Amino acid sequence: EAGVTRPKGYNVSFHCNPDMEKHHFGQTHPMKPWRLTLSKSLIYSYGMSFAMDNYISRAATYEELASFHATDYLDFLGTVLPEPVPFDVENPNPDLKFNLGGSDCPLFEGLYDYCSMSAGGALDAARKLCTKQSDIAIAWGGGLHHAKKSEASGFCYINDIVIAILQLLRCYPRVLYIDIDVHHGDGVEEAFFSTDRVMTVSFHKYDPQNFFPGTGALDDNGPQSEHNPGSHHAINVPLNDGITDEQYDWLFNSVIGKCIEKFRPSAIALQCGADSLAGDRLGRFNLQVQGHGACVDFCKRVGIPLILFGGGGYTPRNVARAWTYETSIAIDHQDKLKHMIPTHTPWRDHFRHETLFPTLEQILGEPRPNRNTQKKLQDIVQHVTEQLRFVQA
Ligand code: V1P
Ligand code: CA
Ligand code: ZN
Repeated sequence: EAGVTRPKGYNVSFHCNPDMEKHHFGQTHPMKPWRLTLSKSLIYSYGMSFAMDNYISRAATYEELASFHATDYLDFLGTVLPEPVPFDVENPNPDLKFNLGGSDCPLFEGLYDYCSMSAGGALDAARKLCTKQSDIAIAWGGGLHHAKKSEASGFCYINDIVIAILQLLRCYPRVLYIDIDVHHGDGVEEAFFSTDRVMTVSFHKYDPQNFFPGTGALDDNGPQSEHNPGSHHAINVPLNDGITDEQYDWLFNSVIGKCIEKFRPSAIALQCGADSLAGDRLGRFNLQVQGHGACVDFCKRVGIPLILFGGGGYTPRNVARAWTYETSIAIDHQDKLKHMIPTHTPWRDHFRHETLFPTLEQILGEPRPNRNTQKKLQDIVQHVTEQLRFVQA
């Protein structure tokens, strides 16, 4: 086009829905949808919207949600009313089912709308990759990896990731799903247990007795049978508290490098849960914004269609930092950010008490003792290598 100079690099699309961010899980609940507003205002305050295609996403339709979820579950989700607060933990409402209600997956006003908006953004992002209008599509409002076909779990009601991957599978033969949230991506793993067209890889803290959801051991590679094409296509990287950028980077490069070599994906779906950062209210790792962002950078460099989802993240200012930095990686502006101070007001209001010039890369929180030995990490890579011997693209 005459007169228009498109910046070099990738076409990036950004999908969000401001109505999603207004919902509340409850005063004491760690999931704060307004972290999305904080992230977005930080992203916009750096001027990044000028380097992306920005879309207000629509809500997913019932039929779209039903591409994965059972209709009796969706029907119940659509009609169930909020519980009186505070609810009685000793005597849960007997009319509730599908793990709805209670502390992890409370019923709040507009719940169904919130869920369909999260899925709508993820689905819009996946469609942009299918039509090749985008090379990288970002849906920070998605990433709710614990939701099952007929069950809510761990703050997740609708599995927008599964719905988006099902869309990608219409136009791409093989999708590699990677999950860097501190929790195990159990819902996505289970959804694709029986297909060899999706490989799932989750990095997470693993301590079955004490850390949610308790699944994702190294040797959990899905139901193993010669009749199941999906055997060996679930990879788990269980970790201890305090893992550092340096270790994570080495592990991510080794594990994902090998998965790509063997599986030869045609698209990558990356869940960027920010609760793996140091200082997270629920997480236990020591990752910095750079280490977390290095995973996005690695996936971008593979050079195939990439969808980025949000996920967990319970220290909102750190979530905003990480997803802002990762948006800048997508548009290839990460080096420019170092010389910029954002101007937008919400950023100032939220961050002014921290430091004189808050930077993206300095996150809140004291480091935890690192309980991951180099031997443990080597054993993980060894096990993954052995699993991948069974995988043939
Ligand atoms: O530990 C549990 C359940 C409750 N117990 C019976 C076991 N739940 C966790 C759920 C964490 C969900 C993480 C979601 C994600 O992966 C994706 C969005 O990040 C939990 C925790 C915790 N510390 O692990 N729930 C809560 N804390 C919680 C705290 C206060 C109010 C409500 C829930
Ligand atoms: Ca994970
Ligand atoms: Zn999480």
